[in-house]
Amino acid sequence: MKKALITGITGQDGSYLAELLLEKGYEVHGIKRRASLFNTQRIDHVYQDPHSNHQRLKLHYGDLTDSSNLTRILREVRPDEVYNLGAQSHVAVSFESPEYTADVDAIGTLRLLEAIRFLGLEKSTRFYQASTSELYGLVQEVPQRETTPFHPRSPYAVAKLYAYWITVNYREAYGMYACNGILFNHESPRRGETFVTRKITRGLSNIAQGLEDCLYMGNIDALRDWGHAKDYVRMQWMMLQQDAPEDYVIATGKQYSVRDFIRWTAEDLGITLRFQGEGTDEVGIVETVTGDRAPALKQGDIVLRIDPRYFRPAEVETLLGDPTKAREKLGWQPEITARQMCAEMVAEDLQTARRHALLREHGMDFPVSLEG
Ligand code: NDP
Ligand code: GDR
Repeated sequence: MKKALITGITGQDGSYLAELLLEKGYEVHGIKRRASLFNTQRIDHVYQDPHSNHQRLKLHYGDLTDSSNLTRILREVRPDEVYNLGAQSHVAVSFESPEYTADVDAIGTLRLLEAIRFLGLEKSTRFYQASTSELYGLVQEVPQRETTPFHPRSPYAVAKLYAYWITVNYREAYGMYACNGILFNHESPRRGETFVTRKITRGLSNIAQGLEDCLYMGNIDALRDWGHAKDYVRMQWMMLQQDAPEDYVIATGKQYSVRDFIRWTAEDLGITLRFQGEGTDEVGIVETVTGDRAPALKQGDIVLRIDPRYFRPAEVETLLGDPTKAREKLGWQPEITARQMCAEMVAEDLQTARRHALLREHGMDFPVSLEG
């Protein structure tokens, strides 16, 4: 039975990857951080009773800032494959906590690679690094491919640049099977609530059900190449099954704006939205409401405003990936379009919002977090 170790198993990608590897018959080990509240919601459905003898998903407390802990877990597990998905992954937050982001995202990757080498596992353990389209930042070429020069635009992207190169360096210096997946944005109903797509699907669903009044957004003209996390973790696994380690761009090759994503979400809630005004004075106004998905809304309601708080000190305006290498060498193709993914996210968030509205109607109030 193959063994895999996933850092960031409690995150969006970690949860889909754990599912995939369990389906493939792996023994899956994951590193989770100690938190004051439960933080395993995304993997609870695949977690088995630790008292059972057949448990194939095992969790270890740990942190990418703690080398002794990483070394101990690696020594105990001796995995065939390591997927380094753990990170402070929010670009805007990295401007607030640049040093912590560098410690986890850059040096954390080094700690893991060095622990593998220190334990003499460098010829037997394969390593996947969660690299990112944020490396391209201020884009030098359209679309972006494996050979496009990098120009990172945030402390997050700069930290990930170090992680990218240290992965390449351990491959070249020590002959490790180590590779980078340069993944463009990918989302799902499990996406963290403060990333733009989930903020929109969750926020507008809550507004449609009367749980919130208005969605406050940053730069809605930003352009992204959005795929589905389920398609992207399949590619992470494929990258570690080849004869030789290589780096790959994973993207759909299609680009939309944040504004498009807002329109799709509104459409899936039976609302048509009109954007009016310019810059920070722009608002989104309800034009029509059809069906029963937005009972709290009527024509003329303002449901979206721009809040400069969500602008970034340096923005990545546009990203568009070229996945030709992944398609030609590995036969990988995304199966879910951005539009389908948006519909899936709205369906789930609307269901939750309806449940919460029902609870509220019956006097069982609960707090809706407005922070985004
Ligand atoms: P999430 O933010 O959903 O998950 C991040 C994971 O990392 C969580 O499990 C989190 O734990 C864990 N983590 C955070 N800090 C530490 C730490 N100090 N030590 C150990 N673990 C830690 O990210 P995604 O699943 O979306 O992304 C996975 C990886 O891919 C990340 O590295 C991200 O930067 C990268 N990436 C993501 C893209 C995307 O569009 N989703 C695109 C390109 C790259 P906890 O649950 O406790 O917070
Ligand atoms: P990104 O994702 O920064 O691309 O990083 P995010 O969804 O946060 O932003 C995408 C774009 O939307 C604009 N935007 C807003 N973003 C957020 N979060 N909140 C807002 O209110 C808002 N309004 C507009 C942003 O300015 C940006 O242009 C994600 C993360 O998953 C990284 O870990 C990963 O490496 C990259 O994708 C690829």
